[in-house]
Amino acid sequence: LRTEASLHDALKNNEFLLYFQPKFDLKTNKVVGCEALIRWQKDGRLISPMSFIPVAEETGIIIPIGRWVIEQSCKVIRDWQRKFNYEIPIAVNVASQQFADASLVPDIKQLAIRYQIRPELLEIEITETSLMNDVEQAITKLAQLKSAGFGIAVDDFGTGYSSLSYLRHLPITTMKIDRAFVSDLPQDSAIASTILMLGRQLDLTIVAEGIENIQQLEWLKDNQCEIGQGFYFSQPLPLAEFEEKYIACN
Ligand code: G
Ligand code: G
Ligand code: MN
Ligand code: NA
Repeated sequence: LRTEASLHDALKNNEFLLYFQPKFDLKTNKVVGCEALIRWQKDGRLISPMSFIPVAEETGIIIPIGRWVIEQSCKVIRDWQRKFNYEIPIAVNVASQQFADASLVPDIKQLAIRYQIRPELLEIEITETSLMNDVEQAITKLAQLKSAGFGIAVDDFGTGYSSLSYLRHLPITTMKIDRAFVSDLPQDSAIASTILMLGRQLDLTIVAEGIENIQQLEWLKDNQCEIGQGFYFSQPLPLAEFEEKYIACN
């Protein structure tokens, strides 16, 4: 039952876990970061965030769940430093309501201090649509996060309706091309080209998400997309498997 009470119990009983999907530098093929993606381990089954994040958002329990995701990610960054003397940034998805919550910025800063991690190693992914809910608020919060050193990526870029004039004023570091536009490649490349051009103009790092085949990858490389993520490289993996494949070998 995906109710607020069951999500509350899930938090209390430690039933959430994070999977990690690597992001690759498309020039060097090196792993340059990863995205943390929540799962719910319930009665031996893994439940997708698609079936509980919407309920969590409607009921407000997304706030403690989202905070758990950020804290867990900070712990993992610290553990990689301790165990492997190695660091790559982790990106966390921040829901609209979580972004609007007044405790988000102080919470993130406090967690980074508690776990002694450099803010550059934590990246916040916020969908274009959440940012456009309240542009003035968004600018204020993003500026606080960015000046503290955290990375800020606009997720699912191209699916919202952000006006270019607003986008120019958003203190962000990265744009993630929504996978719908990557899946159109290489035949239908108008939107991906436009986003890449825009990203270059605004001096942002561009990440292509949802890369599933070599044709899409080749097009993105030919068009100077810097970073890529998708099933072509790797599915999201459980922590131990991600560590073994991408962290421990360094
Ligand atoms: O990993 P997967 O493809 O199952 O994720 C499905 C959706 O759930 C994606 O839109 C993803 O952004 C979202 N999602 C995954 N993890 C989190 C999380 O920790 N917080 C929020 N708010 N959304 C998440
Ligand atoms: O909304 P967001 O971009 O955060 O969504 C991340 C989700 O995208 C994750 O749940 C992940 O499982 C999924 N994903 C990652 N790579 C691919 C891919 O190559 N193809 C598809 N269809 N989904 C992907
Ligand atoms: Mn994301
Ligand atoms: Na996305």
